[in-house]
Amino acid sequence: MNPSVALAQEAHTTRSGAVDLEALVEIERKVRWLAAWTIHHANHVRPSRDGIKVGGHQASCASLTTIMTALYMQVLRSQDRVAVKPHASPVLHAIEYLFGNQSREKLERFRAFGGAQSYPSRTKDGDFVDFSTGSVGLGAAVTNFAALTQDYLRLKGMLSADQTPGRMVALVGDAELDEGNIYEALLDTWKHDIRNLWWIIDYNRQSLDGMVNEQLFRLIGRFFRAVGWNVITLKYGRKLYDAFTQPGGRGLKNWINDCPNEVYSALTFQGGAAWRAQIQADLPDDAALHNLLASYDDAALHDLMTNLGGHCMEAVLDTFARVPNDLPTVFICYTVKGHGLPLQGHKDNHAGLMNPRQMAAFQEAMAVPAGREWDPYAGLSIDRQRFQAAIDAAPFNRPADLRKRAPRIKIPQELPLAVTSKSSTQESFGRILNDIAKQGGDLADRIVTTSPDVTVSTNLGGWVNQRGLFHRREQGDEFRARKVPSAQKWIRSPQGQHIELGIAENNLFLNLAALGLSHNLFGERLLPIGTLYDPFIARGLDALNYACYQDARFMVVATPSGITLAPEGGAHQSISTPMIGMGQPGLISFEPSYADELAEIMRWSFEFMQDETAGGSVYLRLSTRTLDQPERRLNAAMKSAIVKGGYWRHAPAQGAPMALAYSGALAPEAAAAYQSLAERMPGIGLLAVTSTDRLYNDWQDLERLRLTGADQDAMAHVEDLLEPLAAGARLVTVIDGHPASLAWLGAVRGHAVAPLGVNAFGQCGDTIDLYRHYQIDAEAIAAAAARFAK
Ligand SMILES: Cc1ncc(C[n+]2csc(CCOP(=O)(O)OP(=O)(O)O)c2C)c(N)n1
Ligand SMILES: [Mg+2]
Repeated sequence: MNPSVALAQEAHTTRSGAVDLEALVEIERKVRWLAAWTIHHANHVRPSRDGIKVGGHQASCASLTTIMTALYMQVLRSQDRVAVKPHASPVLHAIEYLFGNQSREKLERFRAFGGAQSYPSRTKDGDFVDFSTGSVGLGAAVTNFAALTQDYLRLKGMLSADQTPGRMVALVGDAELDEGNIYEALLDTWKHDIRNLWWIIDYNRQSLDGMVNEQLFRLIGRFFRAVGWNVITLKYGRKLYDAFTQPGGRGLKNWINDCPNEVYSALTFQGGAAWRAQIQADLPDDAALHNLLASYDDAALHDLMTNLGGHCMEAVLDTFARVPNDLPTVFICYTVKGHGLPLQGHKDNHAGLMNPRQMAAFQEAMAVPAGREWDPYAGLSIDRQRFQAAIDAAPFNRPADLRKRAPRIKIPQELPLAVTSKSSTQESFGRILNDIAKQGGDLADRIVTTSPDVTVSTNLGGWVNQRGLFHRREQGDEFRARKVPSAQKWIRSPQGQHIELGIAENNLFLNLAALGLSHNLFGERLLPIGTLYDPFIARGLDALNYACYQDARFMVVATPSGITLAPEGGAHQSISTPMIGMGQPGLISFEPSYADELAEIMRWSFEFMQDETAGGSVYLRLSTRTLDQPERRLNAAMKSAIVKGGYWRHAPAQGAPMALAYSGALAPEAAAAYQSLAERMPGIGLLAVTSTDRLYNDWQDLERLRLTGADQDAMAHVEDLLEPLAAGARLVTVIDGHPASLAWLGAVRGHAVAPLGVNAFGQCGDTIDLYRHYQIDAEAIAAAAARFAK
């Protein structure tokens, strides 16, 4: 960094004129106090009812207060969107409290039921949180995909090109850079040449357990440069720069530059006398330096030596003002974990809390009188009007712009579905999308697809041929230009509606998270659809969970699934995904067997994805197995049953002793077993389960309501379905997945169940051998039923 830090006043102006640096410094003190107090209050003032530790991260907060105050009070504009590192949540709450968007009640209930959340949460903290965070690495990387989403909207004219684009800003802990998903995101979004992205790294050189490896960060800086980012390092504050210009200053600068992280941190904890002793011992002959040190008393020396750039308001503002262009920019900001607190620098401070004695001393140092801890104006060294004026002048402080809304896209009563006699659900999915593309209109224009290098093999080829690949710049198809025959037209342009990703599944889910928040982040609704192989859901599972936690809205289509991809072998066979589908909040899963079921489920899903209050995302577990399609036209009741999770292919007689239930690709096996059994056991039923997730969860929602004494008359869909069976009837369930995913059906009305499915690693073979081996073929189903009948 340039030694002569330009005065921030010159670099910045606000709506009301020049920056009031003193007021910003005062706000930072208040934010640091409020964040520390909020955590202290939750742990030491609010009585504990169950003895369980409350916790919080005072040191992680103090590390970021200057940077966040500068951002929120000065640098951010209303169109900018921010992901705050999870452990700085109290800092965000404090800032929003000063803005008037967060209440004292919620702060008093920090980490308590209904109070401010431990980590920023879009759904639970309210409109001032742009991105939830918690699982480190994901909050940073999602901003890359938000930048990509913004580009997608701007280049299509959905967002006006006249409007200044928002900057997607991530406040990142330095240890987050250990997460592999960071590099996956940097590489993939480099390919897309994204813009308007800032990552601000809180380089306190500490993680949870200890110190961050300093050599590692040299590599990290190079990595960002390699992917074309601006890399701006903010190392020293104004006081240190001034000291470097004094006689002896050069020696001081060399010493601090050479100081290992661990030594620096330990001295930061120990204080002024320790700094002096260490520097003098290291450089015994530098008389000018010794004189320089002598001009500071211990307290002033400590203040000087911890004056890193990330704690100097002037330096921080200056740094943010020096971004040369709209390319992605990383700021490596040197900070002290626990800055200004008695915990500072200690390697064990991550979850450390000030004890009541330390807190009392801190309170006194902050000049906050007892009883006025929550008062924003208590203990100010400037007058309150000036303090408030600086808060009011913040360009970001415009509640009206907090969270966007977007109107719903109209979905037709029926999706196009060309009738074929044989098809797989995967193929039908491709055809339905292809036909939507052909029909055109709002639905087609608002769908955006994305896939981690499995576009063609998940059947998106037809859609992409029609709608093209998205890219910032027009790029032709070299193979087409040279007249090389190919089924795929890979034309890239800003109009394209398919975002091609590399193989990393984390990026798929982060991209879906960002695209699926477009209506809230940018006020423009998209209907994102992502495709991948079903087993690799597990590869990106934390990112999928993260996308759902944020209430992003998307459709994930996973195919092939189960052991039905047979010859491709055990490595690609998914087993537990039906249970992931059932267990993942915010995501409704379906596993249909036939094209007409799929078309209705997709139509319903497009509505569900847009339902702001009761909606969510959708996971379709599909198959590559070609099945004979039933000759039928679905009536309204059937359609409704399909999306509610199941319908009788053969309704049982009243009092029937037995029913078979199946999902997805095993429809023919279940039907064959049914035929063989029906002769011996007339009246048995055959149940198609299109969504075990919906059947189970709708039933359980009702059961929970019943626990409160409400809604005694209502019946869940699955209760209605199973109603005709005799009290002592038996069920045989079968799914190409973990059998527990259907075994619960017996609990609804107390029926015994024989659950068939797969609960061991698969292996190569054709479906005939494999279904026999894993006992999910027609014979096994019939045998399970016959055993019951004895
Ligand atoms: C994926 C994931 N793994 C582990 C954790 C537990 N954890 C929380 S914070 C943290 C260390 C964070 O260090 P850093 O990012 O440097 O933050 P700071 O020093 O600013 O507190 C860890 C390991 C987590 N939140 N998410
Ligand atoms: Mg750290």
